Amino acid sequence: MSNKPSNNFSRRKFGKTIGGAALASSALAAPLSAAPQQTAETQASPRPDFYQFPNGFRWGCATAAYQIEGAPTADGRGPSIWDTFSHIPGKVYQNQTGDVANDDYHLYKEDVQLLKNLGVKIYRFSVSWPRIFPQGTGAPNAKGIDFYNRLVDELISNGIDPFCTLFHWDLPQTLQDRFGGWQSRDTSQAFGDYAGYVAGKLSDRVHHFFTMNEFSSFIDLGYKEGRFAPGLKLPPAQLNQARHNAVLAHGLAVQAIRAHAQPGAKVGVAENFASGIPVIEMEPHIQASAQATRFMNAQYMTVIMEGKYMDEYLHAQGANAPKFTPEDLKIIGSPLDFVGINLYTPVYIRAANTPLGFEQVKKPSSFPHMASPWLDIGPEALYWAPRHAAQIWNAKEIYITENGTSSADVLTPDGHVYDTDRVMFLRNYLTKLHRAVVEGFPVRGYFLWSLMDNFEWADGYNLRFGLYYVDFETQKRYPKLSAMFYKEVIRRNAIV
Ligand code: PNW
Repeated sequence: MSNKPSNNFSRRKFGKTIGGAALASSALAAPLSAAPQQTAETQASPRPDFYQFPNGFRWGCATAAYQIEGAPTADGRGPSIWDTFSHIPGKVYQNQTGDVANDDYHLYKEDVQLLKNLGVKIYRFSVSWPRIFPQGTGAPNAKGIDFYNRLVDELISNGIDPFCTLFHWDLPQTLQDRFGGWQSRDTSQAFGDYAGYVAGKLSDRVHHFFTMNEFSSFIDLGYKEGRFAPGLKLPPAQLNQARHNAVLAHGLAVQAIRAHAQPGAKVGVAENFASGIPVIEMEPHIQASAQATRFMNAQYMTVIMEGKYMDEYLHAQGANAPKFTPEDLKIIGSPLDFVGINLYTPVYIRAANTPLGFEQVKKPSSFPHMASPWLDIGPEALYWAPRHAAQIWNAKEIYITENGTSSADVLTPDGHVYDTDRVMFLRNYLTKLHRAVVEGFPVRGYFLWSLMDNFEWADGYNLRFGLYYVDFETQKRYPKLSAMFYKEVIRRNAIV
């Protein structure tokens, strides 16, 4: 086989195709309609679907309630800590809020059609706790659960399997006021009750529940750095206790879901655990990366998966270690049916002569990142995270619950977004996911973050993660180039 490029795209022709018919044609319908004619050379190109995924691999998209729903007072919803926080001047980019966001509360049928157009078979949404329990505890609000009933029915009638996240950061404000939020076990108990209630209502149609989304984001950014709601900066001992209360809440929710859901409902977690990448793929670094992965996640994923805090963690925290009972650990370690991994950015590890045998390798300032400054580009993370979850923690079923990127998207006058950097990002990450799958690590599906641009927390509407561009003035959604890319990935079940 020759090393010559295997197609006949001259630069001139390529430029012509991009500027011309291929993408100007109305979008999702026929993304490949202007593909070049097959020539002897293109026909000879080796294994065009080399990155083929196994039959039954499930492609999806993810969103979260506060980021898309809007309608914060509709039908009896109570306030959440993100309503409060986003209304404090200076907390969010240009003082933007989720008051309207994507108005998905009213436009959900249209948004389900966006999913259907992509061809996704699974969708991960989150339930807004204060819609269901406006006071956090007490009497449920029937109109709140009705919304999710309508959404779930709409998804199912469009052939999309709903995956439900119970907590994606919008804690009822009353729990913050009454108990200090995650600073109290009362909030953990309340979460268990809420989770059991929702599972009881939805599990006749929803078969996968995630308890929590990203402990480190809502605890560390919310209670340590103060950049997320509720905007606290707790000292270490209180912070570790809040972390403990959050994983305890997860465990209580696992038990409550099992107690209240229909038989067959599965429970997991969606965590962006830091996943160590060996700096060079060789045995000492690989071992170090596994050990690092356990230690870096000691307060969340490791205790959840192992039912025990690592001695090294407790020792390192000393007097600031969390207070807990053996019963707590049993609850926290309740067995899970699957593990959800949110994966964005790489962490590099090398073997070292340290007590734990590893060291995190600092990235040079030249390390490339996407539009979000924290989103360094490390496709191989999407290989190592599932591998670690399977090898360290024996995860039997894995979903990538988030992966995607922000991009400085520009809408052209004729309604297109050429987000080639997002396509580049996805294509590269997916090749590493493919490696994990063909090596037999049990990844069953992939949820792209996100279906559409939305309220990106403290970054407001400034950073766009969607496959669909959203004009927040008109609420019109436009498929980006990446939407066409993803649609074709799904159609061929292969990286394209
Ligand atoms: C996740 N960081 O958040 C969340 O689950 C989503 O709600 C969010 O929109 C998405 O990723 C994109 O940011 C993160 O600073 C927020 O490292 C911040 C960080 C990571 C993830």
